[in-house]
Amino acid sequence: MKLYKKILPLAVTLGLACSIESAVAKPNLNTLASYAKVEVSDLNDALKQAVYQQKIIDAITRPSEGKPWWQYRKIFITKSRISAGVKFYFENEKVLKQAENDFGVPAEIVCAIIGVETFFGKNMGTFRVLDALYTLGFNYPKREDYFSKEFANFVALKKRENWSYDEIKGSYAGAMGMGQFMPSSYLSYAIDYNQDGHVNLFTDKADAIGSVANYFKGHGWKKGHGIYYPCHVQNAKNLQALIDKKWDLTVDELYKSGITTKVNLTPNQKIRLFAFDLEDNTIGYAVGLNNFYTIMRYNTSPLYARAVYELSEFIAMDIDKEKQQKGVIVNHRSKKP
Ligand SMILES: [Ca+2]
Repeated sequence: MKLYKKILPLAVTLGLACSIESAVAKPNLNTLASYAKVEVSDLNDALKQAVYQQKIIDAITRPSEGKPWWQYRKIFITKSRISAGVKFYFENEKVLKQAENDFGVPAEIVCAIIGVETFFGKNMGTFRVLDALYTLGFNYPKREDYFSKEFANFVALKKRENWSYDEIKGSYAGAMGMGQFMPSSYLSYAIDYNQDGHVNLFTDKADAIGSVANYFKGHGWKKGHGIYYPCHVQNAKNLQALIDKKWDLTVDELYKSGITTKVNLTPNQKIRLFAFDLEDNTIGYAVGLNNFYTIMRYNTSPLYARAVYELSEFIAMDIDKEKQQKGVIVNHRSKKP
């Protein structure tokens, strides 16, 4: 462990009368242990097995590319991802419908999340989660608070699920399974949806589906409500000021400023106005409603939320087409705007 090696000689030189643990106990292990309801010895055991990985620091500090929407879109809205989504739907239709019923989250939204996160379980990450959370929680001061807590949550989760640290792999940030849950979300929102006694988001599709839907419900998803609507801003006043209001904007304010939407949105609700860079150098404006906000609770990027929404719409369209070809009557999906 790199940090131990670095700090120990300094502590010795200064003649500090403290143990190695307390010299490097930053973040404080006692605090972390009581936060995650584990023993300090559990944390120490995890620290002993954790390996610092420079690649993880490199990944998190890589300057964010800040892609414009039209470039970002090309990564996620592809024919192969849409058709894999349709396949995933038909393979798991029963459980997706069950989740729609239980949590109010449409099947295509759950499919789109799993599609954007891991291409339906194909790319769940190759880093040991223990190493990822140790590297970021104990060697990356900028995000130490967040990642050291996730480290402790992971220790608690490993204990609960009776895992070995070696078997659990994830993203460089320690996100796990088909829906890429961080340990805190895994502890709070992941569920054993097929009731086999294990919460397994890695290979248990039912658990992954139920858990994503449960996360959405827990983060305010409203059944049957609208998500996202493009709008027309010609002759609009104070466009930037409206964008800057973020989620403090209301439909009434939007319409008063001269912006229009094709579908009339229910007044008084909070919305957010977004500007997306398009390929022809113009800007596309759109509003997100409460359910768009919920997608942003999964990942805070508006680009991410729009990609999930669009992918879900394409998947839904192709599901309907395939059903119609099979002679199934498809109900129109109406959403409350
Ligand atoms: Ca299960």
